[in-house]
Amino acid sequence: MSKKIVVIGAFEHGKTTLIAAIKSVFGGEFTHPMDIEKIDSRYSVKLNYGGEEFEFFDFPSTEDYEENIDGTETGALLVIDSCEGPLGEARKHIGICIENGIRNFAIFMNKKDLVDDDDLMETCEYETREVFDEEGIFGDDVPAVWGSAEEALWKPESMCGDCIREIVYKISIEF
Ligand SMILES: Nc1nc2c(ncn2[C@@H]2O[C@H](COP(=O)(O)OP(=O)(O)O)[C@@H](O)[C@H]2O)c(=O)[nH]1
Ligand SMILES: [Mg+2]
Repeated sequence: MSKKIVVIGAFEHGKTTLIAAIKSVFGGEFTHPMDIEKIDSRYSVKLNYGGEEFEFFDFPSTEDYEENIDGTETGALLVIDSCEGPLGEARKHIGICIENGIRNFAIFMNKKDLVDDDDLMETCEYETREVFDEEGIFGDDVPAVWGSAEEALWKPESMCGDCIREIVYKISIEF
């Protein structure tokens, strides 16, 4: 049975691009985010990693998260647009996960290519960890990776793909 990882986060923060980047980095095949495999309302990619099958999936709207998250998920990967930080929608998705018994979380600090300032990235990461604290999950323990899903999508074999390799590795050992 595959481990289900639900990709959560605010609209336009890069969830579907991240899923396409995972496919590009691990599947060796470029797929535009608009063409990423869509099953019902769910965007999805499966990959084998370390002898296990993982499915990463997201939904187009918060209502879809409310309707579809059911506690069979192994964990959740929160995508944050590092220019914007955690928005109410991200908090809402974390809440939906917690209500359904999900306790494993990871953070992908996306759009690093647009920030170019480590202090700003750190502030944004800190604010994101605080949201977890406020929702009852110890934020300091949540693994986080900085990167650009967009760059990884286009240049999967270069260093740009390392953020994707790193987040999937962390999920595989921590979830
Ligand atoms: N510059 C930049 N743009 C990105 C990155 N990731 C996603 N985007 C763009 O952000 C927009 C929203 O991405 P999308 O994956 O559709 O977000 P979703 O609504 O969370 O699924 C798209 O125009 C993407 O091309 C990134 O790492 N850097
Ligand atoms: Mg999307």
